[in-house]
Amino acid sequence: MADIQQARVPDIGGHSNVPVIEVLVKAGDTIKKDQGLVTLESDKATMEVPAPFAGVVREVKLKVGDEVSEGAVVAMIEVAGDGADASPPVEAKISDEKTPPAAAPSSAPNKTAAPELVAAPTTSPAPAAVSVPSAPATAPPPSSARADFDADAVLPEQVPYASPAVRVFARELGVDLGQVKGSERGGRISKQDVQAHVKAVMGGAISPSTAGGAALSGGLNLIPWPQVDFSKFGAVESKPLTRINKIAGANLARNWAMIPHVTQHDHADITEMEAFRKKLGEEHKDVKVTPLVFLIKAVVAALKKYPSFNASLDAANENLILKKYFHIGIAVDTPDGLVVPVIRDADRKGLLELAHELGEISAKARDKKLGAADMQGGCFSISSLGGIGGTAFTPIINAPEVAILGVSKSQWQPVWSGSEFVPRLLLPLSLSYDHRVIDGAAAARFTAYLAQVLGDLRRLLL
Ligand code: CAO
Repeated sequence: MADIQQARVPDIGGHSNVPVIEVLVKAGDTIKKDQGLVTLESDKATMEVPAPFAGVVREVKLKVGDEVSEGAVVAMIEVAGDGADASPPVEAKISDEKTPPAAAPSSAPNKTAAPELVAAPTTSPAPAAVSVPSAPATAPPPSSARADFDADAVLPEQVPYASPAVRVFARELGVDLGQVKGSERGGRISKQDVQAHVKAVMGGAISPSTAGGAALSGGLNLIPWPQVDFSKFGAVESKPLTRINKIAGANLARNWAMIPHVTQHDHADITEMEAFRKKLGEEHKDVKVTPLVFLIKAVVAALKKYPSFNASLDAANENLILKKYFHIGIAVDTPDGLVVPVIRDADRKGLLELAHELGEISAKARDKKLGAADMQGGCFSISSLGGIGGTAFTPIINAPEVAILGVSKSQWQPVWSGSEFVPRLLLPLSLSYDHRVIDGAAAARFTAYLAQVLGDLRRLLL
């Protein structure tokens, strides 16, 4: 009789309702022990749930978007033999007997910011299995099984051993995982290994020509970063970067280096908009209506008119994925650094609803209460420095988006009406765009249209 057992979500560090972001197997798949079944992403990390035994997947119980906690059934697996991997032991099986059954998470630090800004580190929870009550007693629940990884058995030959999240991270950086040495058990490549590889290339320790990666072999043949003892020149103090600083910094550096940015500057005459905004503010004391909410609405209108701005390049850079939804990322300055929460379905929300939500996400960001889900799925970002000052700047595109709008402080300026100078309130707009996807003419049209909508909000009704 077939011995069908449940594979369950193991101890995931006390997290609950963790979203499934990837389903790695389907019914009928023959799987090896420890092969990833699904990937979960908490606000701290991305985790693969490995198969607790080898066999054939009879039914997958989860789908992307489900939220799970420890003990949730992932799949029904018909166990092959004793459930152990039939392949002979290979060098990759390096766990020693003292290794506790619940594989400790990798030493990767926890993640606190957006996946769009953060490539999540990985952990490898131990397999967990619970026998179906009717299953024969001969199938012991291998919940105490060691999390031995057999890279050669899990992955096809020649494929570097890394979790999907690490693969995505490496792909985004243009790193060939075949060139990266894995430091984890079984030679598994962690996100830190990829980062160390990139650092080594950038620092000159590995020559770009031998480093692999598409972007790297393309010739960022930089001289090493200057090593300076600043204290030789005067008093200094060392202040550690926050975790958000580091994560945002790494992502900004990658995006700046890998995306050919061009910034189109324009301005919108918001004299009438400002009068309306003030009126709204007087009528609705319970919510702060700033120019940003009008910008969100105007951006949505422009994205609808110019769909290539509401898009991302696919992983192979061969197709443009056009999005039919309108989720707008808002750069928020917090004491710990920059984060980009996302306002979902901005096209379906009115100005006041957007104002409420903007207030909520800004407060949440500053109170460090944003979860991963709050920062996922953005289509286009807005970075507003309008409350602070400035006349223009170059915002850095939040990959994999293809454009970002920077907004500076509006100012009263004399504008020639044809017969005289009249005072008008002008709002500076700075649109950075990915020149691989968007031409200069399209960017000029996009910003001009934005300015037109902001100048006459009735256009939002069209
Ligand atoms: N021109 C003139 N005044 C503006 C303005 C503009 N473009 N934008 C906002 N203001 C005004 C607001 O009306 C408000 O005035 P009152 O207090 O008199 O009503 C004041 O500036 C402060 O606004 P705010 O910053 O609190 O609100 P917001 O909706 O404009 O922005 C948020 C919210 C979260 C985006 C903002 O607080 C923030 O964090 N901005 C920084 C983003 C950032 O760091 N970007 C850089 C990324 S690259 O490093």
